[in-house]
Amino acid sequence: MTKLARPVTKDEIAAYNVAGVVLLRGILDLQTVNSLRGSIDEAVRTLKESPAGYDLSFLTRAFEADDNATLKSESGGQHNVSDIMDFIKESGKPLLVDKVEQSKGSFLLDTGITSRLRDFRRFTLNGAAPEIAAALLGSEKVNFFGDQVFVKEPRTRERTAFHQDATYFEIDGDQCCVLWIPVDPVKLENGAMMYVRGSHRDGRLYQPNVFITQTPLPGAQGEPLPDIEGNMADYDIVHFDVEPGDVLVHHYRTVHGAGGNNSRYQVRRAASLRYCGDDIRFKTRPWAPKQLHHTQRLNEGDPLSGPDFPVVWTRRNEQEAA
Ligand SMILES: O=C(O)CCC(=O)C(=O)O
Repeated sequence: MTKLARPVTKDEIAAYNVAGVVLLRGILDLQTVNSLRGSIDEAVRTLKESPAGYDLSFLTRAFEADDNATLKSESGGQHNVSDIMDFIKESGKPLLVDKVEQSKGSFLLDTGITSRLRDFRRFTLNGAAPEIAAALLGSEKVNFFGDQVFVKEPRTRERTAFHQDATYFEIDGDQCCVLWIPVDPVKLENGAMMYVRGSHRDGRLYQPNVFITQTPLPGAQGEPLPDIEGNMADYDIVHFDVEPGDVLVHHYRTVHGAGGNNSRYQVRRAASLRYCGDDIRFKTRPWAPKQLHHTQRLNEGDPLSGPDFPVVWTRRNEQEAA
């Protein structure tokens, strides 16, 4: 039985293929969104227990204050924060921050929540999300690939630098999509996602960056991403005002970014879920962020399999159930 509030339409699938991003309005019912909001809040409450949980605003303040002791103390988890911050300094590139009055909010992020929180796992592996991915990927089967949550509290100045997910992920192929699922109303003022239309089709693989600046991750290969933030008018950028119940889906090669949260009151919480189809193969990218929750490592060229990448949807099961 479908878990979607309504089916994904042919026009939406065509829009995803052409633009590399589509907004699915009202695709989730509010009970589903309320449950996801609870899971995101739990992830935030337990952020310090996660080896991949970061308060990026806390880190940027420590960076600006040359507080090396703090940066070192934050370096034992997914990222060597201290080395990355040194690398940013050497690059000479600025932190990407908006002018926000009394900027006391934080940009929080965590990775691998599916492996640590049961209700979140229920949503990512059994809920409506795999069905949405299946509709857009047009695949015989869908594997779960990974997740993050992104929270920008009111008055958060940190932007999300424009980037392309593909080179953060240790995979190759075409059938990978990312569901960005807001649980709050989001518009430009509080950090709406922005996408460079059609960028998934330009054949380029860009260096991944450090998210709060254009500085690439240390050792990252790929083409340098141009300065999109500084030349927004030169790009075909789309953004969408979204409401709880809406889902934005982008191709993993679509370039995207976001502003800070300039709102005085409205938090901006979202889950980002990644799903893959038949043609995806494992590809080593030594600079990719460590996935500390993974239990095994695939070999170059392997199809996704095993407990880290469970099959969450098959066309066959769908047809048998119908
Ligand atoms: O929420 C954000 O600011 C970034 C989200 C993102 O880059 C993603 O979901 O791929």
